[in-house]
Amino acid sequence: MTSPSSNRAVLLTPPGVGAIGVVRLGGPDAPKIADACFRTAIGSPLSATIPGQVRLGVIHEAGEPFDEAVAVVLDDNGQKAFDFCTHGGVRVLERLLALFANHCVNMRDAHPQRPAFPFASLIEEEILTALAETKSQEAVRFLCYQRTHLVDHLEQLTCFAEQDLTVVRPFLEKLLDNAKLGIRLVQGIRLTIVGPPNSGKSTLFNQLLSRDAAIVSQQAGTTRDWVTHEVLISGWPVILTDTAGTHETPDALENKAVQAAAAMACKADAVIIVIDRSEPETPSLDAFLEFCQKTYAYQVIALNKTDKPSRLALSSERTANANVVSISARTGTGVDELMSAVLRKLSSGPANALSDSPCLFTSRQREVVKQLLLTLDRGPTNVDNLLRTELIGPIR
Ligand SMILES: Nc1nc2c(ncn2[C@@H]2O[C@H](COP(=O)(O)OP(=O)(O)OP(=O)(O)O)[C@@H](O)[C@H]2O)c(=O)[nH]1
Ligand SMILES: [Mg+2]
Repeated sequence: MTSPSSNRAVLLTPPGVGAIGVVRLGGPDAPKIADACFRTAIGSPLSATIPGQVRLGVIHEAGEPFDEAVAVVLDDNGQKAFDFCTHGGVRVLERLLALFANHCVNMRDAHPQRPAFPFASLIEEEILTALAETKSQEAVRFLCYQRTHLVDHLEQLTCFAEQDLTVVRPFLEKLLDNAKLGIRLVQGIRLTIVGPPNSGKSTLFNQLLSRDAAIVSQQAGTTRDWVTHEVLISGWPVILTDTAGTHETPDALENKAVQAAAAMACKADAVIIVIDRSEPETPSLDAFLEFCQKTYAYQVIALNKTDKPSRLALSSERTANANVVSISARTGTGVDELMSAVLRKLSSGPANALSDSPCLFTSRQREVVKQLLLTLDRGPTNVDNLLRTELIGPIR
């Protein structure tokens, strides 16, 4: 009788976001398990396929299909083994591994104790990790550029620092200046939509995502909890949050939602304030705008519902220091202009313009450079060593 532990499944691809995941199944019962879990498109059992051949098919669990996959049949010292190439989503792979575990297959770690990117310094590892995760072409171009130029630049800086500390400061200051943009390009711009109930926040949110991700209705107070989704806008990853309408309310639950909206807006790089211009202004709208002016660093006012007659006349005091753009979230009119206004302010240029100079792109890197500048302020120091150990980081 076969010992259950002699059958094994190994995840060959690194865990995380990837288009394809590969799981290898081997052991004495592998052909039987492969037939139980995989139906080939041509109908013949996978176990009857000769090694070296590839079969398209569907993975089944308890008779139900759950992913289309390509199975590669291998010769494992005279026994048949199988590579199942499935979609790479974490849940799909977890489910496939659990399915094999149900067939008494032993799970193996393909890369025990190995770092994800062997022989890479800490900063190179950050570049490679970000490359694997980003969904923006511009960020890929930026990271590929940084992979050679940022690392070279820091190495050169280390050599300068060994000889003359004074030349290092302007370079570090420039890196610190640009870090914000690199972080936004790689990690995303955090953009929060706020406004009174029923002003059209969720409609704008859906318009920007090009799908119905949030519920829209005529009823005020539709959105309770905040909802976040990521979207690419002109190459910039944008982490977009829709929030509950801000209003005075005795209801404790509603109040929590209003407070959560304000908290999300405080954390954002920019806030879009959506106002219904087809309604006349009220004292509470005025108070809300005043609060926004005092609280948020950067805001754009979107005067919504331009497809209806306007009944709103905001005082210039309330629109001072804010970009004001008229839109119809329902039809999409003016929404491109609104986003251009936001991006102009936050990015100071197109996303691909960042790919021609060394630039930091994580909060860790930015903090290290801040600390290095403080260290320099305190007098002569071994910045070269700190650059090597703290910013570039050790090779793993
Ligand atoms: N005519 C017109 N109606 C709009 C527009 N944008 C939103 N609406 C309507 O306004 C109503 C409220 O829209 P929502 O997007 O749910 O508003 P909200 O600000 O998210 O509302 P709460 O979640 O309740 O705070 C819905 O009936 C929308 O169809 C627009 O540009 N034009
Ligand atoms: Mg809403």
